[in-house]
Amino acid sequence: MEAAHHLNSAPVFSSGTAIKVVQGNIATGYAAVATDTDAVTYNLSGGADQTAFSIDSVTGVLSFKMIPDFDAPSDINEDNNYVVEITASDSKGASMV
Ligand SMILES: [Ca+2]
Ligand SMILES: [Ca+2]
Repeated sequence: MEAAHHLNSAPVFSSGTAIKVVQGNIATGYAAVATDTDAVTYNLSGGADQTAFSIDSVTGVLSFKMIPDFDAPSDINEDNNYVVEITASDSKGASMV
């Protein structure tokens, strides 16, 4: 079992975990980056505000579904801080949040 575990390591995130977004822009300016020797796919896996976002499973680019209005926050607790959790998975099923 130990040997099998080492055959495939999970993707490792190299992108940051916090971003600032310019008002009135649907792009977050954030792209998840995880490195692995296998092909990596990205998915939204949690976070209070995950429904406000979409992610490109191939590129990891995170986008708002609607342009955020900082004067009328649409995140869950209305503090303009959006919480989203991204999982990177490799083609062998290992994943890292
Ligand atoms: Ca791997
Ligand atoms: Ca919030």
